[in-house]
Amino acid sequence: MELIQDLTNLRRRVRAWRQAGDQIALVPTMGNLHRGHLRLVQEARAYAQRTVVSIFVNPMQFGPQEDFAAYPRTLAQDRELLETEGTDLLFAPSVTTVYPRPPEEQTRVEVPGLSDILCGARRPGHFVGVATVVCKLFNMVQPDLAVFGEKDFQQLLVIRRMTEDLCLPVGILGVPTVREADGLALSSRNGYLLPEERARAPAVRRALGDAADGLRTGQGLAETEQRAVQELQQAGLRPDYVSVRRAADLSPPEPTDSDLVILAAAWLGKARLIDNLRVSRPT
Ligand code: PAJ
Repeated sequence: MELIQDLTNLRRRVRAWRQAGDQIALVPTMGNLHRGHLRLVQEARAYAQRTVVSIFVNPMQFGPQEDFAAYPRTLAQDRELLETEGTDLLFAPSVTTVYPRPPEEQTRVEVPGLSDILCGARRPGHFVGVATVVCKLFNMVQPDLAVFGEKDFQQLLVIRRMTEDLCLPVGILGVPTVREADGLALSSRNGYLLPEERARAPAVRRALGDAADGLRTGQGLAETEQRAVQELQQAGLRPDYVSVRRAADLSPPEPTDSDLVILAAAWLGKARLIDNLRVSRPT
């Protein structure tokens, strides 16, 4: 596996692959890789001859009080994992390669509406940072396909919308969430959990499962959300939100909508855990 950190060499490599007729898949990440990320790499490899993984802890998607400085950076270990997975190229640019201008002069990509609700309401500017960096990575790597996790369900929809609205010639593939045996969704931020917090963390998946059962048996939306919030509080978490939405666009469901998603975000110690569960409701 080749490690490239600058644009000139990246473009040279990608051009050679294109000339050889190879399709290219990109897996954007912020590193500290776990089995969830590696599943995305496996999917990418199944669809394209060449797989590029990017590792870039993107300052633009972190709020001023968030964990940009503390975010785990484990490049040597990530490199070994990607090597084992048969990745062709690891692209790990510096902040100045991705953002040559000061933040206030940087061109931005905004997906209004979808970016301002749920996690976007709690983390103002977060999805502008995500959409901007993913758009830039698409233009740098020029992949045919890009692979994202359904764990970050709102992020996946923001990226799909951006790709469609800007007519970017990139296919977007969503991959189901990879979990620990006890249900906790794998996340780089799980490393922030102390052992006794880790033991309580599966409450998120459990609350989502109970909420899904409620919806399937005809329980109302508001009651479902309230019960899930209480369940999280009883487990010692501090919920940001639990919300039932239409899976297609995250708008509030109409009584006739059956394809729903329950989304939750909750604090546990220093970690903000997010998760979601799709549910098909009888109409
Ligand atoms: P990061 O949190 O590193 O996640 C990179 C990709 O891995 C995302 O598409 C995310 O949804 C996926 N992922 C994370 N945990 C997963 C799990 N348990 N199962 C399946 N997929 C999982 O998301 C980001 O980075 C950034 O916002 C990024 C898109 C790279 C832009 O900076």
